[in-house]
Amino acid sequence: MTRHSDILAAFGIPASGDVTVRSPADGLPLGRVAYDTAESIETKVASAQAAFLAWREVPAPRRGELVRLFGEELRTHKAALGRLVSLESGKILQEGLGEVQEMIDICDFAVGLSRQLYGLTIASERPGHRMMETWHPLGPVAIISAFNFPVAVWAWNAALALVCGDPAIWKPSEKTPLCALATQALFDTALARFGDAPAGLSAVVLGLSDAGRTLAADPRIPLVSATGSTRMGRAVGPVVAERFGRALLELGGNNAMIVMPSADLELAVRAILFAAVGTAGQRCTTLRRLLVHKDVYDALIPRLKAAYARVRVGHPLEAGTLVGPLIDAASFQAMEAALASAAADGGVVTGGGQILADLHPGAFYARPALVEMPAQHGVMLQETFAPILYVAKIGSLEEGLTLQNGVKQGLSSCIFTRDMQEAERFVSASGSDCGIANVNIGPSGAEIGGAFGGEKETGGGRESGSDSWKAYMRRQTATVNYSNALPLAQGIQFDAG
Ligand code: UN1
Repeated sequence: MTRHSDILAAFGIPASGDVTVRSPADGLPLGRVAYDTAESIETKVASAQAAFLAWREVPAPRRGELVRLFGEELRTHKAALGRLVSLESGKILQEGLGEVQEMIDICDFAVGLSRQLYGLTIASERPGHRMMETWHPLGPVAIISAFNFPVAVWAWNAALALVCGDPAIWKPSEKTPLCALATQALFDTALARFGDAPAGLSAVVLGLSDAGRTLAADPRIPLVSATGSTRMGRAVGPVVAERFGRALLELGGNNAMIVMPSADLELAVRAILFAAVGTAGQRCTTLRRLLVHKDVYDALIPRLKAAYARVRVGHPLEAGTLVGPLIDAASFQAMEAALASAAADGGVVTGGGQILADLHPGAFYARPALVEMPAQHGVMLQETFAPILYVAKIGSLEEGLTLQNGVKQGLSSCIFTRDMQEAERFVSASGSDCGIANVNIGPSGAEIGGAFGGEKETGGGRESGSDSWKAYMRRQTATVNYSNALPLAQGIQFDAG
């Protein structure tokens, strides 16, 4: 525990509590935390509710100033926070730093947005009337986030929520509580510099799924934004719906790439590698299904296997590592089970299996696996959060689209082609059915400027860029009569005489 205590101390995180947090990189203790109780959650929600009443009155551009200051803190502490992300989630340092950059980017976006929460003026059918649509602050927002993006996903939500006038209550994954505490510490510094923000504007709730359920059930929280597995979404969604709350769900993906004959195979191999083995296959946007046209199958697959053989798996902080550990033993077992199931279904497996166990006995490093499948079926239809890439042959774009859309998830997708008709077809109404559709780019690594999320079992929510901010606000249609008459809509006459 002392090994990394410097990092925790730098963020002012006390090394106390009865829950030990271990690094997936070596299985060694990283810190200790205490879980919230029903009483402490109640206090935090009540305080967020009180903060809302004050914060909604603060002009949005001033709210943006707080997010701007927070972005400055993130810039100053990018290296330290990126390192903590890497140690606690197991992603390589480059990706840990990238995640903090994603936070900085969304802060910048939110600061600009704080002056652009535009409503509409609508032509009224009645003389002497003005009709307008205004976006008002909504209330405290609960943010439930997953281990694989332990800070960025919270920032997507929190930066928008704050400029929209909403306090944020964060329930991070129980696997990455230290990242949440460190982020909250940076936010507290920004708050102190800001000066007059209400207390309770941002709170962290630590605990297991019951803590998330408590927040989901609380009618004082009008919006619950939950990012994670479809299983988690099934638990949270109905609880929020029960009380007519709003749920913004960003759940599992089973993302595909279609490779057509005209594709630049060199680019495709690089994109496949980053998307399939990056973050050890633990992104919701990870590439899981590769659908290759039969004309280029034999040219692409051997190159891909050669690239896989060169991928360095190792400690996430070590220079040169491209793939870090899986988050825990259960993840590794799920990977093994999926590979066994694929093999039983006729899949030919290259790679897989635990490595580096002698060096890091308490950690779970796996060799990324490629599985050549005779058809798209069985375990290939599921999301296994591990570096497994299923490969299948297609005979046409139509077949590729049918396979790609033939899963329950609908998050991200891509095509590699230099044929304009194929590219346009892919992003058309009858092309990819996913929330994200890319051409000559892998399915992962989205920029914050776009709306992020997907369809079907991915949950339908959109976070981050574009007009996702509207989910964090309450829409009001207001009509003002500045005439001396009372004309009714639809020309209705209603006069007592
Ligand atoms: C996630 O895995 O939950 O597009 C989010 C990406 C990242 C976000 C992934 N910007 O891969």
